[in-house]
This record gives sequence, C-alpha cells and structure tokens, in this order.
Amino acid sequence: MNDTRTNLPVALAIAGSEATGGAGAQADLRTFQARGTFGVAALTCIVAFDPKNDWAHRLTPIDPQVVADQLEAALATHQVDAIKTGMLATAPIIETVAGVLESTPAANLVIDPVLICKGQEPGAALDTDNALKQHVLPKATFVTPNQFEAMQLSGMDAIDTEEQLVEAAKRIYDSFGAPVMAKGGVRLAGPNAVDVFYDGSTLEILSEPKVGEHAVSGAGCSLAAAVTAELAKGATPLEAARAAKRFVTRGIQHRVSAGTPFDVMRQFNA
Ligand code: PXL
Repeated sequence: MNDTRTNLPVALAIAGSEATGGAGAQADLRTFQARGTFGVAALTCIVAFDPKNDWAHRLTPIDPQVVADQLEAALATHQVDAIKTGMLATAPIIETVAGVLESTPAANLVIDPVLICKGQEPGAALDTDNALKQHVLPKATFVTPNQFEAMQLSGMDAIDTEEQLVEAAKRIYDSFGAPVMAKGGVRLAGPNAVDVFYDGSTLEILSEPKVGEHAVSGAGCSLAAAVTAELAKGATPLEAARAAKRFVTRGIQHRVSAGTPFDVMRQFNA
C-alpha cells in the first residue's frame, strides 16, 4: 500500500575524493544526481589541496583491498547501469579495479583516464599510465581523455589545434576500440571550447564559445560523469556526448567562485 519504491538508473563512480568539492567523486555524485540517476561511489584516494603551497595536490591512496571491499558492497547492493572510473591513483589500485571489472563486466564503462596528479612522483605516474593502458582502458566502452591525456594515449607530441585533437581521438579509438570524447576545452587556441567525439564512423566536433580563458575545476570529471549518467539512462554514445557538452557548458557559465585560483563548475538539476 505504502510502497513508493522507484527504480532509477544507477551510476557508480570509482574515483578519488577531492575535498574542496570541485573535482573527483564529489563532482561525479552531484552530476549523477543532476542527470537523473542514483549515484554511488567507491573511493580510490583522498586528494587534499595545500593552500599553503600553491594548492599543490596531497595524495593519499586507499588500500587496494579497501577499494575492492567498497566495490563488493556497491555491486552487491545495486544493479549498476554504468560505471565511471576517475583517478585510480596507483598501479595496485588499477589492477584491483581491473580484477573486479573482469568478474563483473559493465555494459557501460566510461574511463576518464586521469593520468597524473600534481602530488605524484613522476616515476609513480608512469606506472599509473602503463597500468591504466594495460589493464583498464581495453575494457572501456567510452573514453574521455583531456588534452594532456590525449597526447599520452595517442603518442602525439602536441595537441594545439582541432585537427590534432581529431587525429588524437582517432588514434585512441584505434588503440582501445571504444568511442572517444577528447576534451580540448579551453586549451586549444581560438574562441571556442572544442571537444571531439569519434566512434570509428561518426566524427563530431562539439564546439561552444569559451567562457573565459581559464579551465574551471571539475569540468572534465563532470563531463565524463554526465556521459556515464546518460549511458545509464540508455542514451547512445553520441547522444551522451552531446548532452554532456551542453551540461558542462551551462555549468561553466554558472560556475561557483571559490577561494582557489580557479572557479568551480556547477551541476544544474536540469
Ligand atoms: O580533474 C582530475 C581529478 C580527478 N580526481 C580527483 C582530483 C582531480 C584533480 O584535482 O583531485 C580526486
């Protein structure tokens, strides 16, 4: 009689906590909520910016077994419609996550290939890069590299133009076989914030006038999370990319000002 249960699409973020709320799991969960999905999260690391040291990242990875335990809990509780990975932080965490994804394959797996964080040793970052390429990216059903990550994953020395971003998206598709949304954002020259979608046949340039010249915190995480939510609701990859671009553009237009040197993307409930 009094049963008012609803079934919402469920989206799971496997991501780091970023305490200011701009990026990471906090941005993912707000995005999942704003896009009409039920968001859950398993944390991989804790990032604390250091206001005394130019907002450098202080990174504390979580014990891989604790990451596995969280995933066990989340996946036993919900039928998850889409998974997003964000910062996975270390090679052992990446291997653990890959093992879970191996035994519980996800129909929709969005890999936001967060390759390095300022707080990491370069050596450790290289391990992270290699582990991500070897263990996680081959399982992706959608990949969302930013300009730097697109350079690493495509092997290109520079991505400064739309043509180069297109080339990178094609190379990354060829490597991993999943639709790619390469995020140029404000980082390419010119008046527009340009992202590129490529799925092996359809190439679409997603372009909107830049809102200022500076990247806001959380735009990349929120874009990948919005793609994840749309896929959870049943959108095609191209529909998900278009909706995510609109969502992030609006969120940057209405950004939240902050005590950090950068503003923060805002997730609208529409
Ligand atoms: O924007 C990449 C990113 C992802 N995840 C976490 C972060 C950041 C950048 O600061 O802290 C947890």
